[in-house]
Amino acid sequence: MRFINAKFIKSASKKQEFIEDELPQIAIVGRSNVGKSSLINMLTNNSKMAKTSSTPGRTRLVNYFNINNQVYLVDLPGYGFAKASKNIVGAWDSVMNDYFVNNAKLKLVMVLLDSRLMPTAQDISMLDFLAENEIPAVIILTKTDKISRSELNYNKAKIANMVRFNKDMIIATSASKKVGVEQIGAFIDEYIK
Ligand SMILES: Nc1nc2c(ncn2[C@@H]2O[C@H](COP(=O)(O)OP(=O)(O)OP(=O)(O)O)[C@@H](O)[C@H]2O)c(=O)[nH]1
Ligand SMILES: [Mg+2]
Repeated sequence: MRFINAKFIKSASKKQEFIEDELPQIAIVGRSNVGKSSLINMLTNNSKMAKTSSTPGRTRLVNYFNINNQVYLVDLPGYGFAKASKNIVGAWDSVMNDYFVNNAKLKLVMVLLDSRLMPTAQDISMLDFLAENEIPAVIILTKTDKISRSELNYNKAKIANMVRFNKDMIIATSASKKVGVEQIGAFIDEYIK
């Protein structure tokens, strides 16, 4: 798909506010500063798109962006996983849990990882949680403009090995160089059909 017509719809703070309509949903997760807002802005080709959701107070909310009336991109800020537990705990985490579990409209989760760093325990918990709940996931490596091609290849292989992901399920992106839009669009097509 191409991201022609993008619109911020709403922020939700609890299950009752979640959007449940006919459109499929693609969620975006990752720790703070990894590049979630920048990814949304790159995909929608609008540097202001995700700003609405990054104003203080909204950062802990589930933010919905309607794309072409075809799919929602759903921005889920912060993990908040308990380190030693594979379950999501705490107040915010129960909202996350509500979002992920038994969400028939959720077709794919894009898990953002900084291409320069190895995954943290929280990243691994997130990936384990998705796998345990049989929710399809793809890894998006962000900020690849900050490393060389050889470093990227090295890190990608190492990350793939570490999280036991096929390299085909890891997409290298750069928001500042606009790298990865078409590949992500193709993935979304595959998972919402
Ligand atoms: N060079 C470079 N910088 C990037 C890229 N993506 C994001 N950044 C920068 O990284 C910082 C964080 O990006 P955001 O998109 O705000 O990250 P976020 O994940 O939305 O952060 P939170 O909303 O705080 O969770 C900003 O300064 C961005 O400009 C990229 O692909 N390349
Ligand atoms: Mg953000």
